[in-house]
Amino acid sequence: MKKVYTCFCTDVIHEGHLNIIAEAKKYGEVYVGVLTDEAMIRFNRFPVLNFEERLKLVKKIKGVKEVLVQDDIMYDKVVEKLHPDYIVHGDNWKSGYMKAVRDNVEKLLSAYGGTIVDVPYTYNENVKRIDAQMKEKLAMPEYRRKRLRQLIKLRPIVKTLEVHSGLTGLIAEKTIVEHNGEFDQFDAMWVSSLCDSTAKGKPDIELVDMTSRFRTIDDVMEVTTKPIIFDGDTGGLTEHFVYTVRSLERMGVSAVIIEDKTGLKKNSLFGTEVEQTQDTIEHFCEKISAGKKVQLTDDFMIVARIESLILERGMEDALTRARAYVKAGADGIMIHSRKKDPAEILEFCDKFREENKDTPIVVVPSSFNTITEAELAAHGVNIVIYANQLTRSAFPAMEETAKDILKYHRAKEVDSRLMPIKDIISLIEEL
Ligand code: SPV
Ligand code: MG
Repeated sequence: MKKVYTCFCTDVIHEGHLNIIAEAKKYGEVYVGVLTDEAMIRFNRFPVLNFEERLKLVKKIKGVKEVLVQDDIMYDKVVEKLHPDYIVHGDNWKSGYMKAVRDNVEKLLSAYGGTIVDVPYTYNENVKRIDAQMKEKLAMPEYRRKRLRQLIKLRPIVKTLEVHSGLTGLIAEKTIVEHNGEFDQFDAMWVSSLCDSTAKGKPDIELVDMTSRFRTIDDVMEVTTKPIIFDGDTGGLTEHFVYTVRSLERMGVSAVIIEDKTGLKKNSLFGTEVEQTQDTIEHFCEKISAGKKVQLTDDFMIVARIESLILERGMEDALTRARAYVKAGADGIMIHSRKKDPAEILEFCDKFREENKDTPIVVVPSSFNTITEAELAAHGVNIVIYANQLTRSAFPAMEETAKDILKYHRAKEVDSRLMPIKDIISLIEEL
């Protein structure tokens, strides 16, 4: 009997999958791989069912000889183990980022004369509806809110991109890259106070009020499913912060990060060039505890951001504060620096990890941008936030276009660097 292999990464078995199985059966005995959560979230949406539940689902399919675990999107290990005569897949993998996977399979099979079977992809109204339902489920507050905690467990480091609109949300949601046989996408989104304010032409001084910040979150949430980390600035008055926590939690935001500053907040990247006042440990701890007291789910996280290195108060002050904030209930620590050299950030992480193995560490490498995600993870960092790069890349591109239109008194000269009209009008899916 010939061996036929196919791999599923789905939460629902619909007619498309059954069609693949039916086609596979024509060639021999059918083996089905189930992709692990870790592998799936590198290029696909987050699974609604966990791995064990998905495994069970596939085991129920009639006519399957054996169900295997596939822990990488590339087929090397499974091919080595099973040596299938045929690998069957929907023909959607012939183009786009999935083509790299098909190329990988083609190379593996050609080594011993195995064959690929491309089955026409089933994408009818029913399958489309199921797809949309899954996506909608992931966007619901009860699913989205807990996802950050799930990702911290599943990912070596949670990669977070700044968003400040529906459009930037779509970029964070949909950008998937294949590079040297590895797939990647962003895990979460950061609603930055700097970029949210900048998009409104306002300074980053807590001037854009909470109602407006919530409006931004809502715009992002409408078109995305990924979890949101909200930049809560100082958190404001403790009496106000408790209401903010409740609102964010209800909306389905996963975490708020508040910084230990008081008075008129200025952006941290100004450092000591402007007057900035750090809060007292006691007062900031009260704010954290008050927030923790009012939250209603176990999912929501309050992350305490330490400004000691920004304000040049020293490593000891940063560590003392970290200990106190964790004791007050903080679910994570964000340590910030505006030095180009990541040394002080790494020193903090190493020292903090010596005494605390579990509390998630968050960093924002805007200044110390030479450090890689793998290096940060090796020093115990759990979440990396790319806090302003989208905004900083869009502004000069738009300004250049505006200048050139003025210069040439027409738009022809800028056209070659613009997104085609057809692409921009089809960027947003219609219902
Ligand atoms: C933000 O993105 O608004 C931040 C990070 O708070 S930073 O600008 O580096 O202070
Ligand atoms: Mg900010």
